[in-house]
Amino acid sequence: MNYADLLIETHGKVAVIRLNRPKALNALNDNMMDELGDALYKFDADSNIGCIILTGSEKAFAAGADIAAMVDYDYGDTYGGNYIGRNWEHILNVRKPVIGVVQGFCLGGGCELAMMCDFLIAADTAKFGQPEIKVGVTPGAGGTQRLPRTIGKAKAMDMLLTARMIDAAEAERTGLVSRVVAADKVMEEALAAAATIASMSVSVAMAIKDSVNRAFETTLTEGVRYERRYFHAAFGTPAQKEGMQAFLAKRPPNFDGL
Ligand code: CO8
Repeated sequence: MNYADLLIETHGKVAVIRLNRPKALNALNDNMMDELGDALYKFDADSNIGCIILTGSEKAFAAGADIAAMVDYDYGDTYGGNYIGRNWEHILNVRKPVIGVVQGFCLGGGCELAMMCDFLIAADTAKFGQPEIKVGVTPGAGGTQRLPRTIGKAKAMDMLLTARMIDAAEAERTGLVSRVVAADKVMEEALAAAATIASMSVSVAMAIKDSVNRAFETTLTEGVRYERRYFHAAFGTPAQKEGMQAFLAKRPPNFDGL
């Protein structure tokens, strides 16, 4: 896969998609978002891949949507025609787990894109913020919705209204990221986490992801019912036979292809 604004690697069953516009701190433009959707869908459909990492550079995951590209837009450009946002949420359609790995700036649309990942691993250099208010706009890809659901109203309002950046430690404390790792070890740690996930049954991992995401869209009772159906259905799969038989035989399970 060759892209103008992304770098792609695979490590065994793990795909790494790296945002790559270094001169603009990975500012997210239309082409990059089109390419990201394309790469995500290809890996989601690739039976050799079990987990996807989305990351940026050492300096920036992404410093937001591309301000230079937007500065002269009018309402017709944003809502009509090419409709900004049309290609931003492909990541939400990906069924396999997506880990976001954040180093450096993760701002505005960059933070919104990061929050669309299933979980985030941050380097100790990471800085998160929603500074859209400083450039005279609101967030547009879920910043006012996912941030309060993730870190609570008080912290979210503080970040959204003052444009204050939080560091990796505060991001971990507030639940925005699952782990903080020294910058020189963060990819190693993320690749190990992704390889662990990819060694499990892909279909069980997809079901868990789907079920967790359901928690944000439904009542507790309905969510538990939804989960229960997946649990029952698991008994019709080879993954359940392999996993439970391997446990009882005191051998490691082999979920390859399951
Ligand atoms: N867009 C375009 N270019 C950018 C962006 C950006 N968001 N961020 C940085 N750059 C460029 C700079 O213009 C500069 O380019 P050049 O070298 O040609 O002058 C280069 O990257 C390096 O940046 P700085 O010189 O500014 O580097 P500093 O280390 O001094 O500062 C900062 C780094 C603090 C990250 C600073 O660049 C900054 O504040 N950037 C803007 C952050 C921002 O406001 N982000 C929000 C943008 S709006 C948005 O994201 C809305 C999302 C809505 C999505 C809706 C979809 C549906």
